[in-house]
Amino acid sequence: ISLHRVVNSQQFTEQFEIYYQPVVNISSGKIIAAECLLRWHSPELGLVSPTEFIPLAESIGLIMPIDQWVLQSVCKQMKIWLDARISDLTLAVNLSVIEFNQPDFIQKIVKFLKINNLEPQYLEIELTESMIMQDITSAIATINKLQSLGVRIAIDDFGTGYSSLIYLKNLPVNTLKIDRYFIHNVDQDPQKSAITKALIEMAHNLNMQVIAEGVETEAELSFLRQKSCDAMQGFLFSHPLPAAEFEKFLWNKK
Ligand code: G
Ligand code: G
Ligand code: MN
Ligand code: NA
Repeated sequence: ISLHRVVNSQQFTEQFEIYYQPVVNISSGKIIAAECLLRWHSPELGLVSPTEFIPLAESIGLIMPIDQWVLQSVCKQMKIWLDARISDLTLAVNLSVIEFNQPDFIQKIVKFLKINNLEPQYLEIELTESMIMQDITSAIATINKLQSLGVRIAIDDFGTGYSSLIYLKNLPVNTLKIDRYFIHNVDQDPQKSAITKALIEMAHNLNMQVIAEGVETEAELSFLRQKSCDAMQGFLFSHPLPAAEFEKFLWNKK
């Protein structure tokens, strides 16, 4: 498969590209973060979605070099943006559970921060409930180490997995991201409204900031504002953008 060729020949930059989706604070309107989302421009297949090639990469043993390339590239990009005073946002990275569970995962994070001379608070790692629950003891240990380094932690796609609230209570997590399933038509659906409202309250009581994902309409946004949701991302504000377009987007919002 051609995915093998790209990874094994280390030609990531020729076919892989990281897109950045801005996350905006709902009350201030300020951009506070960006989620880094990988795209594969395959010469044979065209633009391939990560929902297709990530599971493939996981099954054929290629996910680790891909995720490591993403981590390194994101740290490098962040340092460039900081030095050029283009952005001082948090960059949130998605990882495979395979990479997250590697015994030397923390060492790699330390290495990428060091190589790029990047302070840890600019990096946020997005973990799903299933990634945490797969091996809860080692996940808690890893999360604690990340926190003591100063790297931020978000729980992604919240509400769609099986997480134990007993563990959530004790996890040092900065951010809870409500899955877009709950946000879609949240203003019209009484069940989604009830769940979203409860999740926002729970996260605040646990001292986490809440990001609503997949916000597409003004009505959804005004519901979230009314329920004191901290931040949002979604097509209403911006699609994920290539780095150069993301820079322009930041510039225009200034
Ligand atoms: O970007 P959407 O545009 O299609 O992303 C789909 C899914 O792919 C999301 O669940 C996201 O977490 C995952 N994903 C995006 N970028 C990466 C990445 O760099 N590494 C891993 N492991 N998953 C990613
Ligand atoms: O699983 P994770 O939350 O990491 O995946 C983020 C996914 O959500 C990406 O595929 C991204 O392109 C997609 N996304 C971002 N904003 C929106 C939106 O407003 N609507 C929809 N349908 N998808 C979105
Ligand atoms: Mn995510
Ligand atoms: Na999500």
